[in-house]
Formats: sequence, C-alpha cells, structure tokens
Amino acid sequence: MINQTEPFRLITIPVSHYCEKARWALTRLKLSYVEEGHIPLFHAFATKRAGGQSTPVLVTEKAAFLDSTDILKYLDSIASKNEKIIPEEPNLRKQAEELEELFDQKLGTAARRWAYSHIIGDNKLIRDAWCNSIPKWEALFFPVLLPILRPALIKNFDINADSAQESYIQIQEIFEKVAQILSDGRQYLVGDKFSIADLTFASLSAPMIQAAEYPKSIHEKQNLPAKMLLEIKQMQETTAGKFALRLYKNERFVGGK
Ligand SMILES: N[C@@H](CCC(=O)N[C@@H](CS)C(=O)NCC(=O)O)C(=O)O
Repeated sequence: MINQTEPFRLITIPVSHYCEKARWALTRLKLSYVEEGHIPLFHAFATKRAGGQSTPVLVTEKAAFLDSTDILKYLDSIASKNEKIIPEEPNLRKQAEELEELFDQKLGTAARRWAYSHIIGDNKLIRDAWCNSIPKWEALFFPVLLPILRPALIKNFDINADSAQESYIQIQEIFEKVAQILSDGRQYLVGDKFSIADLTFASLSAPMIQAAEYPKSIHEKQNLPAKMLLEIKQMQETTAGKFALRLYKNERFVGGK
C-alpha cells in the first residue's frame, strides 16, 4: 500500500520507448501520475535533481526510482494482488525477469539505434521526435541544441551507414525468439497472464511497429523515410510484430488512459 498524497512525477524524454514502458505500467496499475517531459539534455537537470541521469525517473514522496525496471518493480510492489504484472510463482517470475532484461539490453538499444539511424539527418523528424509534449520554452532551444546533440548521438550510439542494417538484424533476432516462444499457441510470453515481459516487449518495439494506440505518436507516418517505412511494414507483419500490435490494442489502456 502507498502513502502518497500527490500524483507521482514521471520525468521523461517523451519519445523514449523506455519512458513508454513506465507510462504503460502506471496506466495499467491505475496509479495517478504527472508526466514531466523534457527535450534531451534539459532532461538532465530534472533527473539529476532526483539523483539520476537517464529517463524515465519516477519520483514519489518517499523515493526516486531511476531505471525503468526498478520503476516497474516498485509499481508492482504497491499494486493489488490481481493487478500485479510480475508473476508471483518463482519460476514464472524468473522467466519474466529474464525476458525483460533481454528486451531492455538488446531490443531497446537496437530499436533506438535503428530509429535514429533513419531519422538523424532530417531536422524536421528529429524536431518532431524531441519537441512533442515538452514545455514550449524548451522547444525554443531546439535549433541551439541540435548541432550539439546530433554529433553526440552519432558518436554515442555509433550511428553510421551500416548501423541501421545491423540493428535491424538484431531486432529480427529478438522477434524470432519471441515468435518461437509463442509457437505453442500461448497468448502471453510467460504463463497465461499479461506480465512485465509482454509490456517490455511491446513498449520497446514501439518504434518498429508504430501501433495506433501509442500515446506519443511522434511522426506522421508518411513523412518517415521510405526504407524505414518498408522495414516497419515488414516488422508489423511478423508473428512478434503482430503480437506487439495486439498487446497495444488489447492491453495498453487496461486501467485507464
Ligand atoms: N536502463 C535505462 C535506460 C533508459 C535510457 O536509455 N533512456 C534514454 C532515453 S531512450 C535517456 O534518457 N538517455 C539520456 C541519458 O542517458 O542521459 C532504463 O531502462 O531506464
């Protein structure tokens, strides 16, 4: 149970799929929260004040949770028994946590690199990605920040001519693993209930599957580069892509908006 008088604060870079993971869990568990979105770089003033660095950060009246996995664990610990998204049975819990970790480490990073590789050269697409749901005054800094952030991003995420393709292959490998798990006809990745494994898979797949239900729909799809659109279509048509789309359709707003 929680002793929280005010809504939680969720500090985000709104377009981030790791932030989407935290938003989904908050909605699912019917917890009241206020999202504080920031443009990259400015996010650091907010996350630092809470003791962290990257987004998402969840700030409660007692503590701050600095990583999406810790946020989900905390939220699950205060959720009522029938709403929990971390299985209680130890073997199922282990499976769900292992999948969550795999998606965090491999899928989330490959998805980000893939998406940025496609849009990094296009000022308008980057603006759409970063300036959605942030304070207006921060958006005014976009022209100043772009020449600093673009080269930093290219260097940090190792974005080059080959990286979109490499990341696409890494994503396909994870999608194949998910398809294999689902091949016995099960409805969810672990056990017979929606869990953190499903939530993490779908939210970290968001850039590739472009679900209509995604709350931060960042781009008018037709404006995305042709090769990116083609790969989105290919991924939407895979077993794992269809599964992620189904999770968005049926599970994203269970609990509210
Ligand atoms: N392991 C972290 C990863 C989060 C992450 O990589 N967030 C990115 C946005 S996609 C970020 O905030 N980057 C800026 C920074 O690290 O300062 C989590 O799951 O919360």
